[in-house]
Amino acid sequence: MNKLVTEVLQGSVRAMARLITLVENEDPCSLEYLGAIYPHTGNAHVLGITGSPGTGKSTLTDRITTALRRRAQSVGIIAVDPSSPFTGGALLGDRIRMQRASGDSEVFIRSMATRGNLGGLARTTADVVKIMDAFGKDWIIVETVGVGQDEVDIVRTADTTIVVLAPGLGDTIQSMKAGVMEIADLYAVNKADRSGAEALLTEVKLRVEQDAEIKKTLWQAPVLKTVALDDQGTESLLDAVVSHRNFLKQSGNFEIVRREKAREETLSLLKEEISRTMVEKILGNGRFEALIDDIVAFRKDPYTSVQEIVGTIFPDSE
Ligand SMILES: Nc1nc2c(ncn2[C@@H]2O[C@H](COP(=O)(O)OP(=O)(O)OP(=O)(O)O)[C@@H](O)[C@H]2O)c(=O)[nH]1
Ligand SMILES: [Mg+2]
Repeated sequence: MNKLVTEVLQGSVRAMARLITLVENEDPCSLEYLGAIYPHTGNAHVLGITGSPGTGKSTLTDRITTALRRRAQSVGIIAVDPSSPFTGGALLGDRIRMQRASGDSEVFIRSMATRGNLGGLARTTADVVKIMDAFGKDWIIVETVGVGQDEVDIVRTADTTIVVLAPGLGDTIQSMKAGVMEIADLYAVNKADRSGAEALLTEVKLRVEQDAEIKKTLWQAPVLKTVALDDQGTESLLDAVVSHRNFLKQSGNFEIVRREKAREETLSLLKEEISRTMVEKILGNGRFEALIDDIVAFRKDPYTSVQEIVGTIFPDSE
């Protein structure tokens, strides 16, 4: 087996950091390495933490990490900031807010920001999760800013997702879009020391109850109060996460969800690979520019042309 992969599996933090960098940079070797570590994954519990900017996700991540360490669990943290192209900035802020956790050698923190497209970022996040998992982290926390579709895609890699809300930040029922309700296994109403927290708590609880009634789900997302700043409510929140994990395992949902994820992931890899190799081949065969000349001159149209090209590559697909 490759030396770097072996070192990661043996628990070398430096090797893990290097492998993550290779994956982030889409190094040509990275797919082979990811393939080699794959059989060693599937042991960590992946916790997604998402919510509007400034709700206290990083502070909460820090508290949960400390609570996990008290329970003798090792932790990897991935802080994803889709809006920021500067990993350095994200890193600095997160390090400050995750001070306690970052001083612990059993805690590994990695920040990631948008490089290419967001689909890419979701993929990279999933790959980094696998690396930390193979390394042997018991828990992997993925913190991502925002509550839009892009973030939904990123936290989809998580087994359990906490949506963090806070009073005074415009977090209301209206802001809880369908996508968010879909991914939330738990809600943390953070900054419970602030006014408006009680009202927000009631509002979210009501919404969750209504939603659970309509969908007849087996798991109803608990809504818990926290004051991350003062480490209040952390243990209860973690207990609820553990309950959700047990629910997943006992109900058989764990296998269903993991299968769905494996399917989506493989399909997305397949699409990417087919697209890459086919386009390379087509562009390499010289006739493409002549075709473009025809399209520009209106002798051909792009729609029929694409169908024709695909038809020559896959003659049986009609
Ligand atoms: N009053 C109060 N402030 C808090 C609480 N939790 C966090 N904060 C403060 O809220 C601010 C934002 O906290 P962060 O943990 O950085 O929030 P975040 O959601 O990670 O922020 P982004 O990553 O920028 O979206 C900081 O100044 C925290 O100190 C809390 O429970 N109560
Ligand atoms: Mg943060």
